[in-house]
Amino acid sequence: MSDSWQTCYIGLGSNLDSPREQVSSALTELTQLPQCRNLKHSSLYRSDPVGPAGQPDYINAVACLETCLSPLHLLDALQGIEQAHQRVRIQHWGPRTLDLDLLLYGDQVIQNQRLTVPHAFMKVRNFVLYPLAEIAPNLSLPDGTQLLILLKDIEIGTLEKI
Ligand code: A4P
Ligand code: MG
Repeated sequence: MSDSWQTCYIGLGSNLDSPREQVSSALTELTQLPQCRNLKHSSLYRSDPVGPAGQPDYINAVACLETCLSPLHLLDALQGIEQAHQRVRIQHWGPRTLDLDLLLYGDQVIQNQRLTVPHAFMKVRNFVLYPLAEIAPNLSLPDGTQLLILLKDIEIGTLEKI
């Protein structure tokens, strides 16, 4: 356990087996994690799939919580929730019942075998940036980039709040 509470952002995505329910129940499960508190979350969004063609649309959302779990312990907890949703890893960027990405952990920059934070693609994904802006409009990334500036370069496109 690290010694202080950190504010973290988590991206949720699902495009298999009732995606809305997968994301909604994952949000509840995030509130039940040990050493985590004060969960807030965005609306749910429908998004076009990024990655292999022919997969169903996604439901995406972003959650914010405070934790005193270390980054790797938080990743373990997130992967535990994914496993509980019968997540099977078959194809990179392929369809999944539940994907939980650690987008930001305080203002830390983390690069190791298991974890890249900020999440590698968060700056270019509308289904991350728009829900994030709903719950943290004034957020800046560890490198000082303002979320509002990133949003100017990323169109909302077909992303749809539901
Ligand atoms: N890992 C490294 N950094 C992180 C992090 N910040 N958060 C490692 C979570 N995990 C992280 O992940 C593979 C490994 O990444 C993990 O074991 C962990 O140690 P994974 O979830 O098994 O694999 P993946 O999801 O197929 O790959 P990746 O690179 O995580 O893909 P993304 O970026 O999650 O993209 N289209 C729409 N519309 N909506 C989506 O949500 N998601 C994806 C997956 C593709 N297309 C999508 C969506
Ligand atoms: Mg992932």
